Amino acid sequence: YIVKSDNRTVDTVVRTVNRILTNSAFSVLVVDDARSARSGLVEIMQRQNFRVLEALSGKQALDILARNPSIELVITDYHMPDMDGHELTRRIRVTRPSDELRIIGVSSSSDRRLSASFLKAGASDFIYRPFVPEELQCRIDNNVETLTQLKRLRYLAERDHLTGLANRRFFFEKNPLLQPAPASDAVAILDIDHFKSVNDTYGHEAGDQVLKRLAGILSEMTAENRYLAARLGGEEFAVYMKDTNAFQAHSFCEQMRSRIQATSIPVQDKDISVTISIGVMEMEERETFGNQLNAADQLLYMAKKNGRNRVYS
Ligand code: GH3
Ligand code: MG
Ligand code: MG
Ligand code: MG
Repeated sequence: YIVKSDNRTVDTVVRTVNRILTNSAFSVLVVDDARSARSGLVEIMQRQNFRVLEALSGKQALDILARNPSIELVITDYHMPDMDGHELTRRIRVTRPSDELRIIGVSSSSDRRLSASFLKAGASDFIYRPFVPEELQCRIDNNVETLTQLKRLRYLAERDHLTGLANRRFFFEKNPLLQPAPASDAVAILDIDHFKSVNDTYGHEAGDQVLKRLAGILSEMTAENRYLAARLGGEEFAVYMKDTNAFQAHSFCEQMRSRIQATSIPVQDKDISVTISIGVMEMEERETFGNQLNAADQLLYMAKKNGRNRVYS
């Protein structure tokens, strides 16, 4: 009922509370060689409840950024002795795109071209000094909101919405385990056995429950960074295993297979269980990822043909 009120004071309070809740997860880096200018900015940031880090030079800013990948907003001065704000912005942009990190330039220079050149260098926004604190606050709010929306879109684009696992696109196009090149990696394709009969017997909803439970087990078992589990579609999943040789991959897949077989899944007023078949291939540097997956798929087909509920490698 607070939000529905058109009382401006209440609205402001609600907005402030929302900002505090959103911002407390945000890390900001303030870069300025002049102490008083820097502490003025830091004070505004702290009032907004950001976690604030400070740098006195471009070089120090780059060091801090390299050590703190969670920083999502940089506010930087233009005139600084070792490296100006443009150069700093350009260098940051080599590794941190604007959908991950926002940069706001600040300067008391009277050169009116500075704003455009900052934006061209890759800044997300710019503000001339002296400014009214509220203007900087609004620009920061806009940038934080843009970043939040981009994160949400990225999440939706990269996740399977039923299970929350990585989706097919992420597995093929964004899979971070694929660079550096596969040295001794392996990839597996998993498919639920006779899944159609789960749907036919208990209904589609129950089928969805089974998919979610299975995805939960996979994400638990692949929690380490060297693994990535994805739902490729339907009742088909894939697991990428970095630094895993053929023998290790086979035994890991065997663990997944037996764990799933042993899991009872509550469906309506019954407990049911499913089995999976797996095809697993050791990656070869010369082969494309797509070809490797096709090869794993062939092995999966053999596993199905020879009785299901088994791992083929
Ligand atoms: P096999 O052992 O040979 O893999 O048999 P299967 O029944 O698992 O394979 P088939 O490809 O014949 O059937 C897959 C079924 O998966 C058919 C489809 O209705 C079901 N399915 C695909 N996506 C979903 C989903 O998101 N939710 C539910 N509940 N079912 C799905
Ligand atoms: Mg300066
Ligand atoms: Mg199946
Ligand atoms: Mg299938």
